[in-house]
Amino acid sequence: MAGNGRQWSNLMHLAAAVVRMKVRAAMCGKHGENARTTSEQLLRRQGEGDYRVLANRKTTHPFWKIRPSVRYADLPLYMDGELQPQKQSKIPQLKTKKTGMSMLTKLLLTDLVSGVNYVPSNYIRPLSDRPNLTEVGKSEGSNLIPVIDLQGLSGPNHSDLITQIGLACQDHGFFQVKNHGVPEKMIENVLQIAREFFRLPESERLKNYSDDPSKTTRLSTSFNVKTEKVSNWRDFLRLHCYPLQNYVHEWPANPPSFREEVAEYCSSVRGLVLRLLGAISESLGLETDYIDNQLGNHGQHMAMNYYPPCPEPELTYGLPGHTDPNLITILLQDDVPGLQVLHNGKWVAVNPIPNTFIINIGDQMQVISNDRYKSVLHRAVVNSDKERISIPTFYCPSPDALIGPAPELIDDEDNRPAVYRKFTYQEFYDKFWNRGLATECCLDMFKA
Ligand SMILES: O=C(O)CCC(=O)C(=O)O
Repeated sequence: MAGNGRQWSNLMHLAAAVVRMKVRAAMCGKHGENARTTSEQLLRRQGEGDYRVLANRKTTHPFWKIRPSVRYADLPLYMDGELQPQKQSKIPQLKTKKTGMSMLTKLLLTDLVSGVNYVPSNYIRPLSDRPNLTEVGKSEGSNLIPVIDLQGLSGPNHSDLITQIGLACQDHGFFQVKNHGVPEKMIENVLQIAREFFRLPESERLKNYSDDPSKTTRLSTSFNVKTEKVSNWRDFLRLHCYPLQNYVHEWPANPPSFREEVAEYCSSVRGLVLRLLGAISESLGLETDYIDNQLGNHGQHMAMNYYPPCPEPELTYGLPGHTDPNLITILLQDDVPGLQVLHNGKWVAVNPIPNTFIINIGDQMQVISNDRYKSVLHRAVVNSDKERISIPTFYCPSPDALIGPAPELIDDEDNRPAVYRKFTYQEFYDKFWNRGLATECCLDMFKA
């Protein structure tokens, strides 16, 4: 046992020495700077995963923080000018050598950047992949993301509305709806409850934290903290919402009316989704219930996205360009702009219209429609003045549902062969999740 202990200790010393050499080589040799490189220089370097130790510039003390959710054991912790051995624990308590000050590392962006007036290096996008905010167009003229009044959907305007919806899905992959049947008060309440949730004390919010994507209720940050190289300026609460009774009990119990308000909202949005699915089926020339029937025991998930104000919005994204892997998304945004949609090769800002939902076609709808309808790239940008909240509802097939182009939309003789092979939604989602948010759509992997 004693021999093993000595071997272990030698091994640890060796490992620490290797890491120390790596850090020094990177700091002195590779960058031609000496080992007294300032924390600011460390923060500004990109793509060097070893330097994820962040300094809070508000204090003259070395008040160190670590990037959320990296494996702490993997991090060299550069503290008081010395590389410190680092122990792994779930939420590590760190002590600085000089001050003996103890603090928690921050798991959520909101707490990590509170009072910080720069973007930490691991949130900075490479130059070739930044939002170029001055080049973004407005939703107007030929770039207008259609606003469709659903008032007459079950009345005399039915066929006109079906045509409008079909054209929007074909030309934009996005449209906005008003007179959608979800009460205005319910919309106000759900936005307010999300705001209150993200303003709760850190310790209260963290009760819901998890980086395990298989959890049906979880608070997390960025997108996939286990795999991504650059983080996104977002915290989010993800909830499974259908069937409600299976999940409500695991939702946050604080704010006290959270479960009740959010459950009401989910049921009402589900009604809207079902009407839209019927309309979209008809617009493709299919039976009204065709799409709904393809979904098996479908899922309804919701995200409450919270984007804190960002001191340098040109350097990062709330969410980078992506398509949605699900069937259809019903997005509610508060009154702060941030959503942008790619249309004819140009990013177009879809600024909030009160009491209006934004609908977008997801990858599964593109498959079912055999490429007639488009799942379109969109992204969320952040701003320096205001926090922003958006609440997408994602409607998805059951994991074992077999998805493929509707047979009525395939015609081998008429130059309309099946564009995609059949696959299960589980297969698709695994590919989507494991590769992270990337602008290349996952759909190419499922071509026939
Ligand atoms: O915040 C937004 O406007 C977009 C959110 C989004 O695209 C998503 O959650 O997938």
